Amino acid sequence: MAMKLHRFSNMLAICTAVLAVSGMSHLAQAGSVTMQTFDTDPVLADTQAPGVWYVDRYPPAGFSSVFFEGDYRLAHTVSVDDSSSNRPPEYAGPLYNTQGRRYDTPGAMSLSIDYYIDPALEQFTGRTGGFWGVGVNAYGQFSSYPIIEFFDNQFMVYDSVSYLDDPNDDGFGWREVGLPSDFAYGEFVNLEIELDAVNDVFYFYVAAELLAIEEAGYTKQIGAVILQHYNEGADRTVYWDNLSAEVPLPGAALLFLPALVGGAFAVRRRPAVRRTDSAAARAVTATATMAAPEVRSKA
Ligand SMILES: [Ca+2]
Ligand SMILES: [Ca+2]
Repeated sequence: MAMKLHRFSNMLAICTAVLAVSGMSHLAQAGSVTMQTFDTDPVLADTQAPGVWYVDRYPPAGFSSVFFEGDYRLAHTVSVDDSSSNRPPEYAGPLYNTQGRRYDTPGAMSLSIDYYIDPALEQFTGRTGGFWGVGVNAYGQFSSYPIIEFFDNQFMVYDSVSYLDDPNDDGFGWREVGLPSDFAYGEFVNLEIELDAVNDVFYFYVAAELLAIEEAGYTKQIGAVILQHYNEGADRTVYWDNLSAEVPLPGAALLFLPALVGGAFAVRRRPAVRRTDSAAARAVTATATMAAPEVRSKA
């Protein structure tokens, strides 16, 4: 979080300078859509509503505030009682192994959370918890699922976008991105997903380290966050803390910030896919497909 704020304040300073040069008289403040420390139980709901955590796919057995590792955290539990063979038949499919809750973050351009990596996961092969965004395009339609998960002893990001008219298209699927340089099991690590709508890419950070860049599918905002936990047939709890969703700098600063962010990092998994907005509507309906990671698949 400190690193993130540090980086953000650097961007703010750069933008202030840019605006000063361009003769603009004021810089409005970026804001926060939500900031949750989970010191108390989150408000739960079965269906979508503002300001509540509502079920995504299948309700997890537990989703509440507990004291853990020196602070109150969000404990997110799945139970063997909700495993595939124990669910009602209509929910037996693998889609419902993903058991999470969603919270609306309209207008957000970045999501951040702290996630505890249990030491037992060093010896574990399989999916665990996941930090998901829900992308929304300029027409208010679903456009992408940017995801950071930890499984198979490393971080994975989900590339949910495939541009079928692009000869360089890489399809969609999980991308192995390894571990950040200062990683240790048994600690909370910060996960961040940042949308660069101008370059149509998501930046994926772990411990403030940029580990991947993936196509954004014409996403213009991250309309919701989902905390997922994967039920592989055993009782298990994962821990989250300090969720934040931030809105962009308003007005002219928007024109400069993405370019500055893009220029600030030399690391790229592949060249960004760039298209014009005029092509977006056709592509979203005709040539771009989005896929949710409903069953486990790796690139
Ligand atoms: Ca807390
Ligand atoms: Ca792709």
